[in-house]
Amino acid sequence: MALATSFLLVGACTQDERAEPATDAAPPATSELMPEPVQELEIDATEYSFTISPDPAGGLRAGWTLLKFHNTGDEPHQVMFARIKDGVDMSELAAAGAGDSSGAGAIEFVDMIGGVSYIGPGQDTTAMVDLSEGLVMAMCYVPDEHGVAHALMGMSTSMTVAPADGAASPSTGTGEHVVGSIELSEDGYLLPDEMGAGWYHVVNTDDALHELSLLRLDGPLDDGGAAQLVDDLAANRPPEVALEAVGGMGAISAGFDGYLYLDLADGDYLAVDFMPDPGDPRPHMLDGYFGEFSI
Ligand SMILES: [Cu+2]
Repeated sequence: MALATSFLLVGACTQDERAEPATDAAPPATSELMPEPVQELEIDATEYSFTISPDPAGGLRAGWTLLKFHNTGDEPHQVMFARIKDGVDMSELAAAGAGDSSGAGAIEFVDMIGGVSYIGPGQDTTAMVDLSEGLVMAMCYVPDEHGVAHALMGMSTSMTVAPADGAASPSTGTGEHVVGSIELSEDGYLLPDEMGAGWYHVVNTDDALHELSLLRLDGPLDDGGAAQLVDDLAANRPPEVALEAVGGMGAISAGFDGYLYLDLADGDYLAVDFMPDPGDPRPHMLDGYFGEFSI
């Protein structure tokens, strides 16, 4: 699915379909407006690096940042943004992250501020993250076939975010409405009843780090199927059931939020959380942080 393109077209319609009466043009589901982005980044991901344009070295400002993420490689990729906490000793952080494909060792040093969960080769996805002033890392923690996180093979880059310039008012939205909210709660994912195309506000109300990784399934899972699939994913084994990674929201720390553009085809999905707790590589999905849903 070309989400970046469908975002601009407001619906994944072909030319012919757009000539039809727009009976399925869903009205805004909420009164919440999208924030106005202060900048936009195009991010191409491949083995094993990001190409970001415009070049972040040219200056990034704090504030909501529109991400248009393209997997131009041959493996699945993601981008997660981690803001280094003030006062962190960078050599200590580097030592904590070295050789740790789970990322668990480095989590205590950062606030995870979102991004996009992994998508397959040739796929695109769109999200919005709130960059905060300071040093921010963009990273991919998708494992290769040997279980080594891409970030440990060079798929990690640091960016300096300057203070907001004060020109953008938080009350000035894009005019687009949020169609629904997705809560990463202490009891798991809370999804809207309707999951039509549009922007979703993703909020972590728990006191732990979570991500929303969305996997499209061939059909509904049978009894125990979800648990088996989660076991396979956690072990980096090829799953027995066919699935397609369709993105989602990259990891966000407790109390943080982001926006995600979704245009999911009808079907069955599994939402999973690959994130661990600080210092413990066990992914949350093995402790039940996953959920099936259908569209
Ligand atoms: Cu990657």
